[in-house]
Amino acid sequence: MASPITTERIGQDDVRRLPDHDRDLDHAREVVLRQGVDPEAVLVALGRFSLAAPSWALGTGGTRFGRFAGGGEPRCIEEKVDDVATLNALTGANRTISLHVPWDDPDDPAALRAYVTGCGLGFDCMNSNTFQDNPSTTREGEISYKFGSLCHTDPAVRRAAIEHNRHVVEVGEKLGSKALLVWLADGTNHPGQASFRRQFERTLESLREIYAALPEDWRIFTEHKPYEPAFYSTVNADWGTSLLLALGMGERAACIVDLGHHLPNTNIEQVVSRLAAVKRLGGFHFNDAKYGDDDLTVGSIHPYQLFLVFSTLLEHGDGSLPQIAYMIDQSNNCKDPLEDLIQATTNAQVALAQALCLNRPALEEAQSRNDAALAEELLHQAFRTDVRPLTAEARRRNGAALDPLAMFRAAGYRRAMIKARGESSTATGL
Ligand code: PSV
Ligand code: MN
Repeated sequence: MASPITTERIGQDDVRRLPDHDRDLDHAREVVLRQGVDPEAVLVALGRFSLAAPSWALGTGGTRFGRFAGGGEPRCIEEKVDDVATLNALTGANRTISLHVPWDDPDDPAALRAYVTGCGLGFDCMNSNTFQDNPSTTREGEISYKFGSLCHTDPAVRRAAIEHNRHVVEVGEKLGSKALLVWLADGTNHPGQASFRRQFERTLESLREIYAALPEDWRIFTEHKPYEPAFYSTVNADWGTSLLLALGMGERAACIVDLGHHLPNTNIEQVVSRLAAVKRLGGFHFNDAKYGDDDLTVGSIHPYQLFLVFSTLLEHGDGSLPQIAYMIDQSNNCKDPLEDLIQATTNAQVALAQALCLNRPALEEAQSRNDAALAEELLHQAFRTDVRPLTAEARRRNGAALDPLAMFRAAGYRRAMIKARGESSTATGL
């Protein structure tokens, strides 16, 4: 079904907003210049930035207490791609999609690749799911991941999990992806349930086998998480373990930082710095969290932390963003799923723009003189810059919307999808 959101429609909507936008932009440029930063460089960097959309977040999420879908959700992978194409038309910054297999296991990967290319999109990392029993990965109930997958005591379960990962890579190759992301639910709920030592050894051995079978131009990413669904211990619990697993595999292995996968008060930007320093930062799963792995909208709870994460990345990239995987990993129960992804993307653009507005030479100078007050002042100056006209301008230059959320609503996208897909369609995912 044709999207009611077209480039022409976006252009028409933007025309109405241009006079105000131009005035705001002129002012923002002046402010940024005064802070010693070139606004044009900020705009160029913003224009290049892109966040992969997760195929599993295009439907309404839920908890064990229920799920309240709003209707019009995508019924197949192609409809998910249609949603991402609309998202990208609005933001200009979601140029890839990340698939989770078997939630999204294409019957004909070559045809799907052609469809995605036709929508002006590409594929980011492939995600393998060995945390749920599913007929296609657990041999019609012959084996179960109840007590783990790559770490399992039973070699037959480990074999099935390894084979599933290899299957995901094979599908990914046909789609044009270049990386496999492995998040494991493996862990324990009770002290003594399993040996930490043996679980780690078996996981590493399994991962090495997956690594050995990777195509030469592929990378593999490990994603740590301290708890959930395992509540006493997880095998890949923290960035130290994740790094050990990556180091144990080889040069093409690196670590993903999911912003919701840290114990309370962890200094995430420092974790990012450490992994980047040893060239093992593979990328991000962006989201936000109040308590645990809440999968809330990027930048909605801790915007300053997000700004510091981007500032850290710019430090490691000498002023540019390192070329790693930037992905969204959210699950939202209340909002329209696309509105949530629009906000995630525009919030990330804002945090990046703020970080780009940091006068880095001045900060380095203050740091070298141990001037803590001035260093912090410079951070605040950048963080408090109203960069929204800059992010809007970067979107406009990419042919996207000055105000993506307003445009999404005005065009009646979801209404049109409810009509086309039905009131009770639900998408695969968590
Ligand atoms: C686990 O909580 C996780 O962050 C992993 O990245 C999974 O692939 C994803 O969420 C599933 O929603
Ligand atoms: Mn994640």
